[in-house]
Amino acid sequence: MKIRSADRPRAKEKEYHAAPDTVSGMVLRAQSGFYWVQTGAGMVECKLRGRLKRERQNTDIAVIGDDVAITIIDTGKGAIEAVLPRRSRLARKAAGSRGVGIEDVIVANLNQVLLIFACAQPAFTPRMLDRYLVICEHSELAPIIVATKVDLVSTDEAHAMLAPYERVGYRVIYASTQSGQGIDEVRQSLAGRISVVTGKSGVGKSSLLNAVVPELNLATRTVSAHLGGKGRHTTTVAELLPLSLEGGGYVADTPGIREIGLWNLPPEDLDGCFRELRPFLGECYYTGCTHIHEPACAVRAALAAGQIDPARYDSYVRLRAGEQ
Ligand SMILES: Nc1nc2c(ncn2[C@@H]2O[C@H](COP(=O)(O)OP(=O)(O)O)[C@@H](O)[C@H]2O)c(=O)[nH]1
Ligand SMILES: [Mg+2]
Ligand SMILES: [Zn+2]
Repeated sequence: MKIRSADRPRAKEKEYHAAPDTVSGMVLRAQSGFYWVQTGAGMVECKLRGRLKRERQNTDIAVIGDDVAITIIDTGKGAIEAVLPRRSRLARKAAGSRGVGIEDVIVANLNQVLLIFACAQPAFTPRMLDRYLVICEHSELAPIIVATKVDLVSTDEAHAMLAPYERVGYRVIYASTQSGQGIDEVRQSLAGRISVVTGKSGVGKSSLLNAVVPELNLATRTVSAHLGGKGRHTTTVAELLPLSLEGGGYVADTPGIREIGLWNLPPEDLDGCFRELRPFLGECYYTGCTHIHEPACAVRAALAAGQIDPARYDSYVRLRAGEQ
């Protein structure tokens, strides 16, 4: 019985997808029960079939980035009949109705996450970058670090800040909307992909995207407005913006993935989310070693030998202790 009921929605999705009266598309915007779906024949404003709401209860029914099959009801109006299986997701925990944690998906089917950090104004925050990287590693999402406002510091300073990340294999793009440095590189990395751009307010996300694709014409805020804003985020609707680049591409400019937290990350999996610790895992004397106080710990030996960056190790220890 269980197997059959689990199979049913999947069979239906296939059936609907193949049905001659459905059109396939991707959700670019979702707000108050309405979904803007981009299809080969233009944008269609859709509602959800009631049946879908009953079938999918442990996850969001449809979110931006979802591939969907829709039926056209009227000119520019339609109904989402099926949501295809997600290839990837950026999700956070939401309180379920019966106290069960349910998945609150922010973006589906994304290819990469651009982690935007300013070299200055606001100051570079390595601890926050480490948290974001753990989230990416755990969600199996490819991160690209973009160090913005490099014009405000010397090249040496910028490289010194990001060197620990480059050393362990993360890609870092050094960018400035003032000098134009790195803009082509960001453009190439966004072309043809679905990307989430995240980072705290004021780091230059909107300015960067405008420099990459001027047609986006995103609102940017002045530093004084930012400082006077008491840290409040302007509430914006999550939206995938089509990029007028060769090969297309979409980007969601989100204020931050800070609120995602490490909710579904078992503490014992944290070490594997730090790339540079991986070669040493399994080499410790104790199975289940936390790499904090145990004797004969391969991770701490590597730290003492200078093979692991002390600041990155410190982030590991803090996160392992439950710091959010
Ligand atoms: N010096 C310098 N300032 C920048 C750069 N990029 C953005 N800014 C400034 O940083 C502030 C915040 O930019 P904004 O794009 O609104 O940041 P967002 O909140 O992350 O979208 C604005 O005053 C921008 O002019 C840069 O590369 N260099
Ligand atoms: Mg912005
Ligand atoms: Zn250990």
